[in-house]
Amino acid sequence: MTPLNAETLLAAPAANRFDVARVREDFPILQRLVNGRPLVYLDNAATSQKPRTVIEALNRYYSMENANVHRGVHYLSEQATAAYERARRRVQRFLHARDSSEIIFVRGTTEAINLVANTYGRSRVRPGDEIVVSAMEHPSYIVPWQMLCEAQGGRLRVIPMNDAGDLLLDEYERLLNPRVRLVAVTHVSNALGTMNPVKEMIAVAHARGIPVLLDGAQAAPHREVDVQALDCDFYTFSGHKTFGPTGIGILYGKAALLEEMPPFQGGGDMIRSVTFERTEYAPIPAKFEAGTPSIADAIGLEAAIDYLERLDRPLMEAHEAELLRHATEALAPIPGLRMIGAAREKTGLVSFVLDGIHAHDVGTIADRDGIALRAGHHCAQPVMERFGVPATARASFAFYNTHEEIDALVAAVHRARQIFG
Ligand code: 7TS
Repeated sequence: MTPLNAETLLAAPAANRFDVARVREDFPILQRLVNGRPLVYLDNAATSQKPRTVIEALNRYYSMENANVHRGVHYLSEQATAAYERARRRVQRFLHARDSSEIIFVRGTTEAINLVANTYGRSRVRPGDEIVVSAMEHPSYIVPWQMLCEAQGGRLRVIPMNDAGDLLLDEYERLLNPRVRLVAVTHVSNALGTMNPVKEMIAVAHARGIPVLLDGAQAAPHREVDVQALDCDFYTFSGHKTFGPTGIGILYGKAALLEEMPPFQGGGDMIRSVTFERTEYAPIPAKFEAGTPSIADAIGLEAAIDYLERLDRPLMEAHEAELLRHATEALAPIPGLRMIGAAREKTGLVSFVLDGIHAHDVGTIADRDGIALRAGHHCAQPVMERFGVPATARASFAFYNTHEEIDALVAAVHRARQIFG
């Protein structure tokens, strides 16, 4: 059998290949050295790198356009407001939402989920009611629902998964009883890479009148998302994992739901009129955006989406799938290595453990070679418990990763075995 490495994988004709060398030039950080070696950045699930156009959009905004939004009558404030609202319409098109008022700017996925738990959740969940989550949720997902259930006397129910990391859909259906107020599941798991069959899951929930919130933090950077085709009721993602700035994220919600939800935080910009007796709230989306928003970061996110959408998406997805195949096939035969997560459909992410070697040691050896991996429980302790491991090493890919970088990862794992094994 021909060994799977960069050389064999790159034998395909160039016209059908994603031009990785070209896109890498757009990311200044990918040109730097770490520990004297070219950076190999394989921690994209934690945060992604930023193309020059995003960095320049932030720079241009602060250099030339900075002003507060929605309040000034002066030139710069009007410009900043127009740019901020243009960014909202950009996100609307990115998610294929029906209307830009359904796009709420928040700090990130965590804040989006807390917003829904504290508004929709607190107004709907009564003692004995249930929220259904999955066994592969990120804590930013579990904790707000737990806090909600504690406050309201509700109950958290968990969809189990099998050893491959696929959710058990029969069990899911059994959980959907009349007490369930919301299904809240991740679109893609950050620990396993599992892409859940969310469209099917939404249809099943809707047949029983139950709304669904999807955590898209790990999906939006890799797949086209169409909230209308999915028919989800809420969708969230983080700008910083989608090649944009930190401090900005999105909550999409169907207008009818957002309109009837109480506000999250009180403050400027979310009111129509206020007296000491009574406040009348502004219409959506302003109702959920109290105070000065992350204006520059919204504009940076617009630049990130522009960048992402200029790429050839089918070739990009095929490239990421090839990286995943390469990493899986090259790592799996290593003696003592156990892959965690082999779902039917995965994004570019591999989690693994090595017999007798702690994941942190793998991470440290890799780091010496300039390779950035995640080692630990990836903010997914329940997932680690499910697979009976304290921690894994995780490599998560983006479209700018190369097959040579996968070879470097495989070499680092061999070295860790020699040193610690
Ligand atoms: N949901 C999922 C599925 C995630 O992977 C993360 C972050 C979050 C929510 C939280 O996003 P934030 O932008 O609000 O922080 N996941 C990871 C990770 O896998 N490694 O570091 C952070």
